[in-house]
Amino acid sequence: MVKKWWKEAVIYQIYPRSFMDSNGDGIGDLKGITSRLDYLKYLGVDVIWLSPIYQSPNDDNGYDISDYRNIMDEFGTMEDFDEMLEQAHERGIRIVMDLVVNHTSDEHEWFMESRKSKDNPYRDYYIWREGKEDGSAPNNWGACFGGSAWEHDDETDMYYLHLFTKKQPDLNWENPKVREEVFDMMTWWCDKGIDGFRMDVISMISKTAEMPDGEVKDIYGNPNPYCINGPRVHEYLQEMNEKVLSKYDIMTVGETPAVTTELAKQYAGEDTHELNMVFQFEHVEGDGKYGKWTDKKVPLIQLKKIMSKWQTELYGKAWNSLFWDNHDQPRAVSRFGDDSPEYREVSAKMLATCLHMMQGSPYIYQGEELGMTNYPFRSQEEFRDIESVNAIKEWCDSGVVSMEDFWPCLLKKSRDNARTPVQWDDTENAGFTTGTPWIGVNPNYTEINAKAETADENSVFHYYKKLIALRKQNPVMVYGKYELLLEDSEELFVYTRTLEEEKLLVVCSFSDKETVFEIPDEFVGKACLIANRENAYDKKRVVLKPYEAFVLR
Ligand code: TEU
Ligand code: CA
Repeated sequence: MVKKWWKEAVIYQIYPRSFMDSNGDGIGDLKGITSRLDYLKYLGVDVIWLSPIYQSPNDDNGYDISDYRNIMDEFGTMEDFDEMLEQAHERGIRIVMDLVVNHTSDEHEWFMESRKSKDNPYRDYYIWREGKEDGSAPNNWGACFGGSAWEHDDETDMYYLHLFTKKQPDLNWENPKVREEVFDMMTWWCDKGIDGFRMDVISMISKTAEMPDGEVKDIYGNPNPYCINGPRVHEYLQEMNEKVLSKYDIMTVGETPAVTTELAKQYAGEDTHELNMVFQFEHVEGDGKYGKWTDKKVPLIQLKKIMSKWQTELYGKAWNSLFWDNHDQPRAVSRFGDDSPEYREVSAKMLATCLHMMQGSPYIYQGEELGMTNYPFRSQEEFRDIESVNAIKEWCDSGVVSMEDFWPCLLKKSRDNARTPVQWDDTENAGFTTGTPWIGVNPNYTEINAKAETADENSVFHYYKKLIALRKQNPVMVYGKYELLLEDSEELFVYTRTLEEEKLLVVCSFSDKETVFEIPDEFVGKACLIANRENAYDKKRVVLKPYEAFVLR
């Protein structure tokens, strides 16, 4: 397998709005990030993935960009950016930018021009269609955050496509001018010295020309087969690779909803000249009751099956990202572990072990290294995310589900769970801001915070630090072949990694009870690389404590 720095890297995702506020306005910013680079250096991460920091009206917290070459006022200035980049590089940390080019903001200059008239030079930068004869939308597609995917525009009496909110019109990638604009902008950032791109919903940039009605699921038709992994997506990415990516030593990761392992081999194949790796969602999806909404946990057997499929099918052919959570997902320990006071720390460490020992580039979402938990929302008014706000309208206000039934789903799955401020210390507002935070701070910051955890060698933080360091010393963690054991166990996630003479056994208990495990003969008496509990692994039969995890070599 070809060795690459980005295969060996550990990536830390920053959601700038909630990371660190430097000026007391309650909103995280670039100076705040710069002030915490030493913390990240101490943790040992190689790369920062920065969620969008560009000029934006913030309908979707920066994923609606109105100017790709300027910094959002609330986050600071271009000088602040340059300073942050320089300071990061001085510490050996690379910076990967979020690239959101499936859509722009409706306040982007291109769109403001585009909507003016049918013959405006920017008209074809976006996807415009006539309504049906009765004046209704061109087709039945629903948008990801509720409502129709089409918005009627009075100016020209036509509809534009928006797969997300109506303030996020989709760019028309069929138009070569759009592609040139995007590639120019990317080149501009690369020349500034950034280290790569995380490409937002990049699997959605190509739409089938005919745009037929989708199969109706709830209220709207599902656009999925016609706008995800569309007919020209690989052509566009190869063009992007040729014109931009191949000219720099950068890391590229495609956020690819609905990608299959087969398609991943094309998007992120060893020699397909598209992207370095995919970021796929199969293990955090498909558990929904109302669309994505549910309050149930995925059974371990199903989780193992999905994750193992990605491990084996991509081996030697393509590269994957490893993650339990990000800014769109609930907190890992609350979702896959156990966030009760008794088991929070140990289950957070277990999850970290399980993920970091797999093949792929591990992503740590801000606060995950502290074992931060979901937020105890008390009322609807506490939600900030447009997805949650719209979901309440679409599912409850319309009468499809009662608020009583929907509330537990919101608690479990709202994206706001991940967006509460990073808990730095036990002072007011967790040390995130001296002002009023834009979103609630989790009240458990008095217990769970970076200051306490960096001072405690047994903390979740130090466990992550150790895992990151182990990765640097053990190529088998990066390049080894994966094999699942005990596939039918409902409590244990057990696998091996093998690279030539090196072999690891990874054992993780997802159970809150004791479990008996028999160590395979070849590992009896072998050295323990890392463990989250006190136990002896030198005999065959081990009684595992709740959420125990260990690795033998
Ligand atoms: O997310 C794309 C995506 O697939 C989401 O619809 C995801 O499934 C959803 O958030 C789960 O609840 C990306 C960004 O990560 C997200 O923050 C943006 O809102 C979205 O694109 C639009 O840019
Ligand atoms: Ca601020």
